[in-house]
Amino acid sequence: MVNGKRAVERCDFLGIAPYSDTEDGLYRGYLTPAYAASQRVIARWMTEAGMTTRIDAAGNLVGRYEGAGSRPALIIGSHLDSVRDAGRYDGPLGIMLGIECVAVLSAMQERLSFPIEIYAFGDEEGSRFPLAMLTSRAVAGVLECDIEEPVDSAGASLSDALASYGLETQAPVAADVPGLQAARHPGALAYLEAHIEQGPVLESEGLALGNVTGIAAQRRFSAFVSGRAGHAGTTAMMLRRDAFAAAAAMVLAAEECARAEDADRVATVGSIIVGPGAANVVPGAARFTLDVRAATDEACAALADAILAKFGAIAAERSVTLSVDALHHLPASPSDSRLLELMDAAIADEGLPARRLVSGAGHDAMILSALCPTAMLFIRCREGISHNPAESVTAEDCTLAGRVMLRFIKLLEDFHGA
Ligand code: HGY
Ligand code: MN
Ligand code: MN
Repeated sequence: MVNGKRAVERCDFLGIAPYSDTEDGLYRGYLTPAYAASQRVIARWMTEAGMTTRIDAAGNLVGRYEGAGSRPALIIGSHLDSVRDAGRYDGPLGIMLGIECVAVLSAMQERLSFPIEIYAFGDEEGSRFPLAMLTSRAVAGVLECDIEEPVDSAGASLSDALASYGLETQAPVAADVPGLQAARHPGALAYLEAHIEQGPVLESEGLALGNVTGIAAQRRFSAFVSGRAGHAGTTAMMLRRDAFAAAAAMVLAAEECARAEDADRVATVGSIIVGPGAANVVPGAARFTLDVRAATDEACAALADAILAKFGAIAAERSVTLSVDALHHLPASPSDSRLLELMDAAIADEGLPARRLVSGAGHDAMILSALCPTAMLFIRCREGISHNPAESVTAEDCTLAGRVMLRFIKLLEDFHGA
């Protein structure tokens, strides 16, 4: 019997130090001490559930439950890293429910015609290095070789972090990209990710679970506005080239552009740094991030273009200079149509309505779709709150999700012929 309560309790257990890098609240960065401590505990839970475990070249923890046939593995996974001041279930819940499914199969000594691999992906959020989905890209074999050597806020480089984690950086594919590519998966049957909805739809319709039809496209940028620092007391307003005021106008322009569009198009400025950052100095520099999402690539590109055009006009108007770097572009990723049907059937077999919905949030599944067919199962979360310590799920909904996942696994077995 899937133990949803234990899955939730395990996420709670991992929600505090030493499994968080911060004393209060939850932040777990990729390859940090909290990440290592969490891997040790989860590896034990995986072993108890009948799996062998390993750390791959990208630092992902992988649990493996052998199959009885020669088919490629079914990968079940989600991410172990978190945003700052995070909720406890965004990521880990999908890992814990995968472990629960294997624990049931192992307890029944049931072997499938394919092995099951549980991946605890190390970097989905991009909260330590300015690159999201780093480790699932390595597994899917789509990590660009020409990425700059990313550096975290403390100045540690990705290579340093991998090396100090004891991950020999195999013959680098390129000078600045350690052997992350060695984590590339040889080929999988399918990828299944259970994840909290991080939105209000399921709760508003009184539903516990949802079948994800696809994941929205996202483009992320870093914008740098350069003006002229000046004395707050002597610089006349008309003569200022205030970088922060210009950035503030850009932030509101981004919001206005997105609001003018359909509800599925969103734009967010989530972080801003202002320099020199003194009360009596007119800011001379401002750097901020822009995150643009939409259900289709076309809509996402059109909204991003419109916002960046507004930024350019504001920069000209305020005599500041603007430079924009693209951080990442994740195309919209539809779930596999056959797996969607299997998931509908698995949900219906549990006597539940098969509610299909799009994911506005990004997930490793959008990367794994380069490797194999993907499916996602959404779990209701209270008021749709996420990326927030108030994130909350019920044990009952998690038990239901685990039961549906097991049914999905069995249907996948039948689909491919035992
Ligand atoms: O940004 C996202 O959508 C995901 O939480 N990383
Ligand atoms: Mn997530
Ligand atoms: Mn997240």
